Amino acid sequence: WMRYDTLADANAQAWRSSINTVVIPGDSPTMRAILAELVPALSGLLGKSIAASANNTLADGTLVVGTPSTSSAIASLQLRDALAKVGDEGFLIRSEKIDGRSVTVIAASTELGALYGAFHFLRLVQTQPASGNLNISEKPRFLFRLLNHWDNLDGSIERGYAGQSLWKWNELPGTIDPRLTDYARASASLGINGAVLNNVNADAKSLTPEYLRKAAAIADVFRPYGVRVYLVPRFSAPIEIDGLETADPLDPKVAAWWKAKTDEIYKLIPDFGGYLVKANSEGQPGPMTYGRTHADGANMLAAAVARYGGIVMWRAFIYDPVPGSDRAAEAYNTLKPFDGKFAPNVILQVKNGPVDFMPREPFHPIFGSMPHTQVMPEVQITQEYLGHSNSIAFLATMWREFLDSDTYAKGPGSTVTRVVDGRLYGQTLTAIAGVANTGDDRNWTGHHLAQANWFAYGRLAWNPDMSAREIADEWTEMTLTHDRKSVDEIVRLLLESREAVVNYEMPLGLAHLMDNPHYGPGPWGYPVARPDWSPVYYHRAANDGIGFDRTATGTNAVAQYHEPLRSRYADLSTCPDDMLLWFHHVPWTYKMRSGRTLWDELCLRYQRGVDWTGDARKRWDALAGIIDAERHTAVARKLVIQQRDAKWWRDAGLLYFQTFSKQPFPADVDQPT
Ligand code: GCW
Repeated sequence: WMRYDTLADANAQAWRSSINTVVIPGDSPTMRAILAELVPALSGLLGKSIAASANNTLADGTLVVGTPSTSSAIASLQLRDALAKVGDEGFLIRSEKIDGRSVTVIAASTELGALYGAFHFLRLVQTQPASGNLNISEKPRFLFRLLNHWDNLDGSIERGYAGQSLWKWNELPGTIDPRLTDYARASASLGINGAVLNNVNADAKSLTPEYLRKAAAIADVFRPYGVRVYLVPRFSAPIEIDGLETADPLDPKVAAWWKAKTDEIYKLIPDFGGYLVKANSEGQPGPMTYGRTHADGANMLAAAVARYGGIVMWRAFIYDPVPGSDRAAEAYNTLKPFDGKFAPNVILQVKNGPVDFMPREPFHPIFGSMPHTQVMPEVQITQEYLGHSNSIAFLATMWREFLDSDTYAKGPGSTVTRVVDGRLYGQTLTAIAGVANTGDDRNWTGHHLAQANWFAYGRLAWNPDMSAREIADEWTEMTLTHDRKSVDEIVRLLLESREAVVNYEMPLGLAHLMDNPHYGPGPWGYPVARPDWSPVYYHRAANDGIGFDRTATGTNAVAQYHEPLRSRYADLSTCPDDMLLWFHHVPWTYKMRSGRTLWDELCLRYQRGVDWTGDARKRWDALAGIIDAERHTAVARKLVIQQRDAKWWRDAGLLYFQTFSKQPFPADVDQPT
């Protein structure tokens, strides 16, 4: 979306005549970054040379960018109140008259705000009609808008499908890959203001002096773009790095070690953001390893960073293989007793759903259930469970569904968005995290269209009210084509894509049916270290039906939701079809709302998913000539794989489930082979 190819339509002509030069005074790294972005971007987009005007003179058609301190023209506009309203990271874009000249102004209180304004302006040029009457004010809804990178120090990426890590640890700090700057530009263009550099399954080595110097080199590149660096500390690092006898968070020697380590980090990275922690989960050490609680662990680290204004994001992804327990209920049960017990700079980072990043899950019941705790969502941009980088699955629709979910925590309208943006409980530190899908592949995300998910995450982190359609439209226009008919077609494909994947992988509320690399189907189960990692634990298919009973006759996890949602989910007759087998174990012959039996409906959903992939191929092929051949062909090839995979999922799922349902395939469904 930062190609800046020349715009060709009539609208472009109007932009072309309204912008002639730029005035971007100031010599800081951020002001230089703004200049370095706008000059080539506008020259490219408008197809004419746009230069910085000599001596910062204003003329008709000048674009002025800065703050009241960097620009006397902006200072002269007396924008103090309007700027105060948009806060530290917001900006104003206005058509103004200064000294009789018609100019466009991008103004902010801070240079970072001005940078975000510059990127917003470029987006306007690419997606909106030209206007000599601009009056825009924008500010981000969340304070912390982070990407989480599950990048390992050996260059691999856990659940990464776009090549190796962008951070070349072995070359740093001596060699700085220019793509680090491009990553920061792309992230900043969306308003992303933080990056957690290392995997939540952390290696203690990341906190050694050697690796901290490497992280500092990355931070130096990111700084002008406002992308602050965060790290994942391994909880047992005091033992592993410096031979302490314990990592017990209540041991004063341990707390002192973390304070000293944090001092060392801030000396190298003065704007270090803080820590993200996965503790006592999937084999990671944590406070419970030493007989302490999650609050003890989080608060000890929080004290170390609080002195610098840093934060601790403590993950709620906690579950243990307790016989008879329900993984979906565990995090809530473990953490809810600690509501109100976390330090003021701790934020609980909660995945959108209660199990994992399934193609569809209900929202995590912690949202709206811990009113005295700061809570932030974690979504997954990388498609661990949605076809890796081989499938189109535009995730804005999934995140929209999640953010719009009504928790009913304080009556109707208590949406997840309102819980996490501070409106419901007055939470002050608001944040959102997305597990990145970037890697060192030339196209950044493995699949060209998966760039749209990076983009969508950033746009929603800035404004969680944006519709999936608006985002898809922006991305498509900026990235692929301005041809309206083609944009509409691509947007439709994007908007339909996630539901298609749900249909051919795990329809009707089924979850966790995948094989071990989390790619293809494996509903029959396979050897796993823990029973709660096996698909059979989740689908519970048997001769009497299929699905996980989470009502009072089962694990009663449904009781973690507020009324009236709890009853709606718990009652078979009101539970939405999409959540049916998540909450209920249902007989194969159960009559669905559609009038079909559950078995026939399941078959139909799988078929619909497969059909979509065939249809998508045809529709994409018809776009040949509209998008450059290289990208068009690359996506077309991926669609062939996606269609193959969809059939694989359908055939595997249905043939396996048929061994229990013992029902024939309905006539309107292709016979699986
Ligand atoms: O679902 C699991 C993934 C793990 C991941 C974990 C987590 C980083 O399969 O690869 O570990 O979630 O979110 O911690």
